[in-house]
Amino acid sequence: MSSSSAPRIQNPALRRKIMSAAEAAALIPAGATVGMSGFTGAGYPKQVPQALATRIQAEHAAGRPFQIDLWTGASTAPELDGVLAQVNGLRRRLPFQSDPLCRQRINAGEIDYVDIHLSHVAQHAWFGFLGRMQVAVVEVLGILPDGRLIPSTAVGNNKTWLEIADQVILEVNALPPLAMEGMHDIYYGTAIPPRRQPIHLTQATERIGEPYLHVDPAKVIAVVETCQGDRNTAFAPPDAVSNQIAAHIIDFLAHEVKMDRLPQNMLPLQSGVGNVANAVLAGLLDGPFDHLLGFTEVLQDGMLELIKRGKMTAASATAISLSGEAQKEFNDHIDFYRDRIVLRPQEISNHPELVRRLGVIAMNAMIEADIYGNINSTHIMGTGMMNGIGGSGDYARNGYLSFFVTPSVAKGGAVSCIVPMVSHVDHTEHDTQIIVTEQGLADLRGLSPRQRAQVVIDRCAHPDYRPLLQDYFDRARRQGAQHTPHLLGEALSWHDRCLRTGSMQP
Ligand code: 0RQ
Repeated sequence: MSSSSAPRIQNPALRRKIMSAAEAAALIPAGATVGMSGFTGAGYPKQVPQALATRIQAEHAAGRPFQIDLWTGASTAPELDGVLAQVNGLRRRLPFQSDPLCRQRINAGEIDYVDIHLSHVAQHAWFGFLGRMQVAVVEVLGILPDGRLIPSTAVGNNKTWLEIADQVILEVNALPPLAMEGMHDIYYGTAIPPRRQPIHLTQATERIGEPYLHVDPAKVIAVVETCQGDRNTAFAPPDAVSNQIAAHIIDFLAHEVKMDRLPQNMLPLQSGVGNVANAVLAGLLDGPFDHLLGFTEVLQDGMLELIKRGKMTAASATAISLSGEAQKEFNDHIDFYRDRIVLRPQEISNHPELVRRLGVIAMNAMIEADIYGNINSTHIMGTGMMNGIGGSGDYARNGYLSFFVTPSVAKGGAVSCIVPMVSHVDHTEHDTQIIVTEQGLADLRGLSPRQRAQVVIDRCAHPDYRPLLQDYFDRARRQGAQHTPHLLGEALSWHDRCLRTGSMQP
């Protein structure tokens, strides 16, 4: 607890509710559905989840069952998903995670994981599809005298959690700069059908809401002071494979500009998470495009650097998730970035209506693609959950251009990321326009399945696997007339062989 955070809580009634994290965690009932803030390692509560984990451990030691259902914006950090998974405190988890311990319990069948498009979460909660939320635990940067809340480094689903939860616990974090005040744009105009109205956002970084979150003070049962940074995951420097993928994408975009299918400054960019996505953005630093705009969900180092270097004019996101070094750059130049970054609720940052209207260029990583363009973003070998679909589907289906990228092989070459039939489908062939590996780029627009298969094999498959895939496709076609030629038994045994022998090679 930091006394320097005291001025951040300016509302007298809410000041009277200040207590320790342990006291606040004691107010969460066993079996509750708890909505927490947090989106890709940013803006998650830092103390209450850990205190809750300690409490759960004690309850379990005393032979009393204690688990919660946990909803967030997206993935969080070891201090939230990690500690709660470790003490077996999670019964149901949604809509996205990337924590190793949480993943282990999901795949052991111990957590019911509900993997949902990130733009769907708030509306499904409002529709009543997910059940009732008893408690929300939300990190904010300050409380104004009138009780309005300054949002943190991620907005995520906080607006919705504060509205629908029966009771609210606020964590007021004194570490992020208070000068972030004003960079958020919280839109309160959403409604559920049949009262839903168009969302009047016509430019990526336009403001349509207000800078603060609202909460009914009567619902606030605790206020906890913290002073702790986000997880600040570092990025690996782009490797040769990522650089090749980035180069293919940039060549392609330049070609689209030349063909008059994209304006010179392109259209707003969405970039998924991870090292490859970061490398693509790094590639744009030296690319021929200027005055870029971002319309994405997570703003990572690559996009911050584009803004810093003046290549990108401004960006819209729901979270800022930076490495330690980039976080320092952001904090040190907060006045510069506050004018160039807008943070919104994820139902707006990922909204299909807006993604389609703005003509977003979507770039997301995947686990594997099949020769027809179906994409697996979530499952290892068809059954093991990796992270979740996240926002990839929100952007992929509705974007102006939709890229899926991956190295052509995984596990040191034992696995081909181009396969005859994906072992799990997240994005169908109808949502995929362009597949990119370090080998090359397959532009699938306007192609029939048989045309797509040949382009994907020729351009994207690793040379070690190209003959196998070609042989599969040739034999499937020879089998007789088919719209989408497959040898079903063989397609399904492709991954099985790998599970048995450790390699997709025969
Ligand atoms: O396993 O960690 O055990 O080595 O999968 O692969 O290559 O490190 O890739 O970190 O870029 O993640 C799709 C998972 C890619 C991510 C995915 C194994 C590989 C490694 C990770 P190890 P890499 P990345 C915006 C958009 C869905 C959500 C999304 C993701 C591990 O991008 O979660 O797009 N996407 N959101 O070895 C077996 C294969 C494999 C494989 C990779 N074909 N078979 N294992 N791996 N390919 C953000 C949000 O929505 C919040």
